[in-house]
Amino acid sequence: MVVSGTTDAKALREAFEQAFPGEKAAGLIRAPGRVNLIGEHTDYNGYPVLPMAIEREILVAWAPAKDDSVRIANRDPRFPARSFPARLPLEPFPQGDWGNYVQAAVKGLLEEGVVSAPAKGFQALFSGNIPDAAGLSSSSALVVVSGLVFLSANGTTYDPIILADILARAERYVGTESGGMDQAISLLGQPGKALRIDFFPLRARPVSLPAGYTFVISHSLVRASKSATARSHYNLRVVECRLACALAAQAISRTIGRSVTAERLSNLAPEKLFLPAEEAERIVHEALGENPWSSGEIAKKLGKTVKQLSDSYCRLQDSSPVPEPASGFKLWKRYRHVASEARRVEQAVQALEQGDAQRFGDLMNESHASCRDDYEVSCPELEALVAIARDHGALGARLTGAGFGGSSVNLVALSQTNQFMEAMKREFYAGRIQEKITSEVLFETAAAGGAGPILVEEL
Ligand code: NG1
Repeated sequence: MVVSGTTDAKALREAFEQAFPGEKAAGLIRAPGRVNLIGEHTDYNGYPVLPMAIEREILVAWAPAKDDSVRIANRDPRFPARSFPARLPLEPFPQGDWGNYVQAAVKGLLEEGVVSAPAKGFQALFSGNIPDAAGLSSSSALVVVSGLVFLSANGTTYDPIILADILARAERYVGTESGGMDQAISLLGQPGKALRIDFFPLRARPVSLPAGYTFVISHSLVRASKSATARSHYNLRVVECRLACALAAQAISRTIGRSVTAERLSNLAPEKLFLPAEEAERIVHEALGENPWSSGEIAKKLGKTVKQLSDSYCRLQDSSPVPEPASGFKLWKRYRHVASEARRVEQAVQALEQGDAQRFGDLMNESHASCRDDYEVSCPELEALVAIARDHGALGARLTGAGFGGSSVNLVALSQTNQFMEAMKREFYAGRIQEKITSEVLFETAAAGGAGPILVEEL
């Protein structure tokens, strides 16, 4: 791929030489962020998602090290230089440190034997324009680009589908029990297309986007930082889905008279059980009821002790516990969101294949309502954003990514984009930010291609 902004690339190479005196960059690698169009909080439940890669990316100039040392620097002064050896076991930086995302990729590739010891380290200078804590997966772009740099430093490449799976697992070292959407779209994205991504096993299929429309991304100005509260809210949703799955599987097994084992909610998809959808929903609704559950109630129902329940369902990959929330586990609402969102993804793919932008927009709006009411991942600022967007011509407007702040995505007719963005500036941003309203918070994007090395002409 030839990068259009060769000046950026040239400047990055020069900055690399200043950051690492005596070194010359061996190459440049990029990884894009993403916007999820529909299919929110479905990936870790085994149901599909429909994201596209965006024209915002992390760009890295790198060179192999002579030994196993990894030295990283960032053009953004918020992220200080770090170093660590490309050797197991790895000692993480304090929680929230950007170095942990680079380390996660190195650790994942070493642990899975993709790069074998003794490994070569690298020097790398990172730069990027994906707003962080915006629900646009800057963290996964960082993991993906770091993985590609580490592979290149060791003179190897890897099948992108397998790599996406490995890097999704790797990112869990950093502390969210995330699904695999973000790493997959960053690696596999295609220009001009959304991807329908299925999991277990990972598969991706390009889906054309409607001609004459574009996507505008607008930040709610509430930071959805994965190293803070958003992380614990996210992990709680993952645990609630596991608990809903265990109780639902028990109820379905009893009703149909055979034992159904389910690791995740998609194992209970009605078509897999040969049950009509309404029948499956009725059984699960009866089992989960409307009220929140305590750990004690769930444990009793499943015939376990509270400790057994917590050990089996309420721990993260690093075995830290997810505590019971004061208001209890909201199992039916979480189930209803996931099951209905999975149906909306199917319908959305169909609508896009039929070129029906209006139907697609309606589904985006329904998805938002379900994220707000059943999954409870919206916030007042996101609500204000989507309301203003719909009043000013967005066919669909919804929160994107994990929620709890971050951004919304808006489907807008190309002919109305300028007017739409002006209205968003006037009605949402003008009263909230004093400085200039920049493309950090409001921008239009087409679907971009996936991560990889950049061939730079005429440097
Ligand atoms: P964000 O927080 O927007 O990067 C997260 C997860 C995804 C997916 C979405 C919700 C990570 C790295 N990513 O995305 O896998 O579950 O939330 O649909 O945690």
